[in-house]
Amino acid sequence: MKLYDFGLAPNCRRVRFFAAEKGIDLECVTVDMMTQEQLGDGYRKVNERLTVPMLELEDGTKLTESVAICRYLEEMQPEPPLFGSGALGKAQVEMWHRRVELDGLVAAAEALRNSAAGFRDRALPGPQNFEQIPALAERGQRRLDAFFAMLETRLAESPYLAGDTFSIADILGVVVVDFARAVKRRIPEDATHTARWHAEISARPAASA
Ligand SMILES: N[C@@H](CCC(=O)N[C@@H](CS)C(=O)NCC(=O)O)C(=O)O
Repeated sequence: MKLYDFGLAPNCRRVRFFAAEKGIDLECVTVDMMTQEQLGDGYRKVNERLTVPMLELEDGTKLTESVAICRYLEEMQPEPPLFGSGALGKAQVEMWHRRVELDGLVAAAEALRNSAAGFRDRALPGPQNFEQIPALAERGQRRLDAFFAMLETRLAESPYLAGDTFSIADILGVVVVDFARAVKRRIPEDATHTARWHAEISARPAASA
């Protein structure tokens, strides 16, 4: 299986981290977002959505959307279960994964893409150009405050985001915390529970995939 990938992109890191946790080898093909390779004719022929990650299966089937890719890998290689186990366990992973995505990843992307020069007229990914809105960058920063507060409250009561077991919610959580550095946000000094959780998960070999 071939993963069209860019090292610094958070959605790509989510997939690489997830696959590595399962011991799945993916052949990574770099699409260099620094030179806007994702917008060029070559990649346009591969993926008309112009986004990464994209997984190409042996039979040529193409999957975009990082969560769809992870769900496919989970079905192909169920151990260890990273989307939770049992009705309640699966619902809790889904809930925390969604919270991290909507409140953390979207907030950080909003802050970065509406402020960085490299994303001028590219405030949203995809085939259509969208202008930057500076107020959204500022709002993204405030949403990140709320995200870091949410993490600390949750991790004060639970070893992992979805409970007692490591899951895709923790994978994305760490990916978002690291991505937030791009907009100069770090774990607050007094957020000791978040720091403990971040250090533990960052030490997993798959975290550097
Ligand atoms: N919802 C998609 C989002 C994919 C996405 O936004 N990918 C970014 C990199 S993290 C991208 O392709 N950006 C291209 C661009 O900015 O032009 C997913 O989860 O895979």
